[in-house]
Amino acid sequence: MGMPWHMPGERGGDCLPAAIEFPGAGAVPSLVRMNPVKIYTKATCPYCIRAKQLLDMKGVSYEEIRIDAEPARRSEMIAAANGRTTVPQIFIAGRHVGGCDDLYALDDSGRLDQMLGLGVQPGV
Ligand SMILES: N[C@@H](CCC(=O)N[C@@H](CS)C(=O)NCC(=O)O)C(=O)O
Repeated sequence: MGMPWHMPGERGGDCLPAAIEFPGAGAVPSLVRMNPVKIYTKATCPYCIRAKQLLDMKGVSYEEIRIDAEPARRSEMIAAANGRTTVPQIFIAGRHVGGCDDLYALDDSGRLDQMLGLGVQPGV
């Protein structure tokens, strides 16, 4: 009685840590909404999964380009990523961020949230 009802796996339910809070869609500023995050991936790439996990945790939506599913777009990725051939390659608001390690390093430095415009709203 009085217990909130949760779907299995729902945030706040038994399967995910309640400490992870996802910002609402309004937390992502217009710059990033207009120039969204783009990530080139392959389905089985653990670095890709890890990079997407970080973005998911921050509540950031992204365009995923699966170069294993669309091999023709690999050359587009390499050209945009200054010759880098590994996946993931990540872009924020048109700027090349690099791969998964680069994304996490950017997060550790606090600059990722800045680039995503997170935490810059009044009162946050
Ligand atoms: N340090 C890189 C490692 C990326 C990496 O090694 N990715 C593998 C796939 S998991 C890759 O692209 N290998 C070459 C290929 O698949 O063509 C990062 O953090 O993104």
